[in-house]
Amino acid sequence: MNLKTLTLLAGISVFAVSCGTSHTYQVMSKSNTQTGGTAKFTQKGNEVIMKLDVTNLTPGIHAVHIHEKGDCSAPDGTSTGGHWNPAKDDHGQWGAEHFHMGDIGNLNADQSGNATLTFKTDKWCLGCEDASKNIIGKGLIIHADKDDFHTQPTGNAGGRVGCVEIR
Ligand SMILES: [Cu+2]
Ligand SMILES: [Zn+2]
Repeated sequence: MNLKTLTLLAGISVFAVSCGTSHTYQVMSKSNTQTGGTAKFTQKGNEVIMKLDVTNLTPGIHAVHIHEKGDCSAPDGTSTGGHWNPAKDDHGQWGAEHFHMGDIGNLNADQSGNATLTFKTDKWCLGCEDASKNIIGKGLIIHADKDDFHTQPTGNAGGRVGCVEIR
């Protein structure tokens, strides 16, 4: 490899770093559970990629939403408020006719209580000017039960067992 190629490669890698912002947060346990893990958010071009690695859940299906406030201080997570819903739409399944901007869906925990989920959308941004897209300052909630995509305005997802302040 000659010097010119090396310089070019170095230039490309600097560019690759500068056009992607990444934040990783710890999942805080709520409602007397041991929920743990991480939530990683990356802005890549006009898309946000969310990677959840959650531990110590009860085996089975758990709803995941972005709620309106990035405040996990309450022991039961209710300090995050309701579902983030800038468009004032009805609760539902992501991509359906009606859904909240925070209606991510469900994740499935295995017999050991571990669950992963990768979610990608151009409807969110990390720190942009558009308040209808910006998820910085919001809260991510993992629920005790599954989202039925139907019950208003919560999906009947039960208590809040994990919480992330997206800062
Ligand atoms: Cu929720
Ligand atoms: Zn909702």
